Amino acid sequence: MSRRALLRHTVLTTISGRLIGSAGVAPVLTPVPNALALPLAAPREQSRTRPRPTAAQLAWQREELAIFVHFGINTFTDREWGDGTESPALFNPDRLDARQWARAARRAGAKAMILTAKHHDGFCLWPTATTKHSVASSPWHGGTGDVVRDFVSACRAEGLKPGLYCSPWDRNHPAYGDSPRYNDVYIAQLTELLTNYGPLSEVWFDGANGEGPNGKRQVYDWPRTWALVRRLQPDAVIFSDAGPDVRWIGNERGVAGETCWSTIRAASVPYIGASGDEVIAALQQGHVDGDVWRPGETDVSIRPGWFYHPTEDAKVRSVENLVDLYFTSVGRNSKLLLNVPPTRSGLFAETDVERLAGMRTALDAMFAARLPLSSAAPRTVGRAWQRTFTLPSPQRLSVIDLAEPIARGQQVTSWRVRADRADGAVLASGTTIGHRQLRRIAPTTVQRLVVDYEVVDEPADVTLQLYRA
Ligand code: FUL
Repeated sequence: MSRRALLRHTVLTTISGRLIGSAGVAPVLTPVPNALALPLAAPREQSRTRPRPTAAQLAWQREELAIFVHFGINTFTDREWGDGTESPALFNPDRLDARQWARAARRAGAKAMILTAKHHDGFCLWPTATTKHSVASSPWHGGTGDVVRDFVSACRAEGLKPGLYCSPWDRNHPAYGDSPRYNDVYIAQLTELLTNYGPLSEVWFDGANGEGPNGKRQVYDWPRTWALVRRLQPDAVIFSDAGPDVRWIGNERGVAGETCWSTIRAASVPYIGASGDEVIAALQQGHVDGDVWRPGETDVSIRPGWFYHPTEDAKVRSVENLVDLYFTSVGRNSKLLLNVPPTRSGLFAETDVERLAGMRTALDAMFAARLPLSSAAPRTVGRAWQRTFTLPSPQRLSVIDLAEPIARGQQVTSWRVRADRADGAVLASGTTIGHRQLRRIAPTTVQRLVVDYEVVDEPADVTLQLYRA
């Protein structure tokens, strides 16, 4: 182990030790496993290479938009968090059609969709062998239905990649709180989900953690859980606030940091469920000197709640608001995971379907108004870089779209787009770029533009697209 690696190892162990030591006051939480969270044994010759995405992380980010589907017993009780005492008899959607969800998601331009196979109430949307608290005990299809199966089939039929959320917090299972025993149950549930439904592109872990019926707080076994996903679904990315592949963006408002690095210091979010201003800042912004590639995912709901509530039918986000979310997530080097909750019938509500389509139409119209640009190769100007872009004639533009080639890592630390004319007006400026940086600007007419930028340590070939006002 190199000295640097040893140092990192020591820091993490110390942090973890302190957390475990404070178990009496703070929640008992399992530390992040070194083997998965940190490349501790990076070969010496790579020690100066900045982190880069894996093929799975790159594909994940390029999808830009995924749809989240919160559906379960809460849909029928009109709650956000069930307490686990709900009767499975309540689960009886009369028109459940996962294909309708998938069609709406595809129409929205999403490339993936993630279903809550189990939420905190413990009700399983698939006929699991681990508990009777599942669709198998419900009247839906006489107990022979499987929402997870319908979901993955619909995703595949519509060309979407399926992903699953399985809450570790389980307010129904009697073993919850009896840590080793419940961890076996959770592993068995995940094993079913990860083996019986074909390839999954993302496995989504929420850190919610409570006490079991024995009054004890459950201690999750994240190293074992992540190792299971790696073994059974090696191509899936694992999401949680502590990664290891994809991190939570730090809020549920749909807003990534204006500065947003896909790299982060792994020790800054030492375990799933870590809280505090510094943790949130790290999740929002990442770190220029981060030791792992762990891009941010921005999860937000199209309605105030994650689950469907009839009283929120008039509170569905507008098309304009959804487009704004695209700018504050995808347009800030994040990925948008937009939640659309099915109704008690088992369908996306009509309004939600319309808004999704409206968002896509608006985005497509904007991106279709792309202006043809020619450009010169980047050149150095002192320590900075500069690239000039030229339009065939003066054009009025209103949106700027920058990108850098993230397959080679993230490099740009600051940028500025200015009009190459007498007044030299700065049209937009910022810090990070990453996969994509989208900015609206006051409509302006220009023919030549200059992008000035600075990088960490390697040249980055910044590209620019412009859209007509
Ligand atoms: C949270 C959960 O508690 C919410 O119910 C929802 O599932 C959201 C996506 O994650 O932590």
